Amino acid sequence: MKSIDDILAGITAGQPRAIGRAITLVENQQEGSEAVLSHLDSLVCNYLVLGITGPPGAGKSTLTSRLIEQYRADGERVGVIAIDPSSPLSGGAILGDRIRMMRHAKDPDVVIRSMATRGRLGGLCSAAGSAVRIMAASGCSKIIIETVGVGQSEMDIIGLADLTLLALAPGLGDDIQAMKAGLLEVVDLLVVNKNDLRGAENLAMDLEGVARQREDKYGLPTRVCRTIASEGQGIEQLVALIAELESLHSESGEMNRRRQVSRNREVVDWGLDMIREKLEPLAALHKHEASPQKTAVQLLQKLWLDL
Ligand SMILES: Nc1nc2c(ncn2[C@@H]2O[C@H](COP(=O)(O)OP(=O)(O)O)[C@@H](O)[C@H]2O)c(=O)[nH]1
Ligand SMILES: [Mg+2]
Repeated sequence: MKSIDDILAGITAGQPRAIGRAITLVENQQEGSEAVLSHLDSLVCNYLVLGITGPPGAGKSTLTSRLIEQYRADGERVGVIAIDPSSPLSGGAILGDRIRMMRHAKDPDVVIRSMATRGRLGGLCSAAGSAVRIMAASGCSKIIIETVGVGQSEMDIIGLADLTLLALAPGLGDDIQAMKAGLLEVVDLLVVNKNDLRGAENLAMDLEGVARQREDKYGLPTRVCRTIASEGQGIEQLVALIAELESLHSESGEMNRRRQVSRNREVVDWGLDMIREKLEPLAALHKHEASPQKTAVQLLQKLWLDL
């Protein structure tokens, strides 16, 4: 096995294998992961985490691919974390994503990693948060997290982002009203992708309304943008809006506030993982005389003493 020093040196040198290795270590909570993570913070420079969410087929991966192109053209190094819902239904979509990303696969300044939501050991937030930090330490100045849908685990992941983009497209039959409550809080950029399709105009008008509502309610700048990702149209404007929001949030302190919140979330996620790891064997050994709730309290007290 490579030593931790080798892995850290590889990360700083931007070596894809070392980066992949480090993320795997952390994801599986293997030996050495703590050592890697504790050395990373000093290596991290300026970076922006952009979360991209939206229903399947809206064009998230196509947008991601275009953003990679644009940022690479500006000389930036880009990381992508694709959250894969591990559902057999989405197999096709993930294959499609791989194909779309393939052309970036040979570029040493593009780091792509997919992470599964199901069938994993630890929490997704802690793993994704660590992957962000590893990518940032390897020199990625833009890190994109692509995730499907608007469920709770997606929202937790999106909480790791500095800016959140919701991609929608006409004709997907999404009820904006239904999504609105949860999204209003987090979505900084509303993108009408597939602007070449019928219905784009109406969708854009609806989203303008959502943006105004969000600005009124939270006082947070919210932008609407139209793109045809498959043709690369509107991408420059999108990149400009991302930069505008980044600087507004830096000035207002919103950026720092969000990073603090996401850091707290990661801490809790790590903590819960650690408790689960200890609690499960204890529960298995325990004679269940009291109620499950009472037993939980007893076991937690025992854990507390052992910590
Ligand atoms: N007509 C049209 N098709 C697009 C556009 N952007 C992406 N697509 C296509 O829509 C499909 C789904 O795109 P994808 O990026 O995989 O969506 P995701 O599931 O949100 O990641 C693909 O076949 C894309 O080629 C667009 O602006 N216009
Ligand atoms: Mg996709």
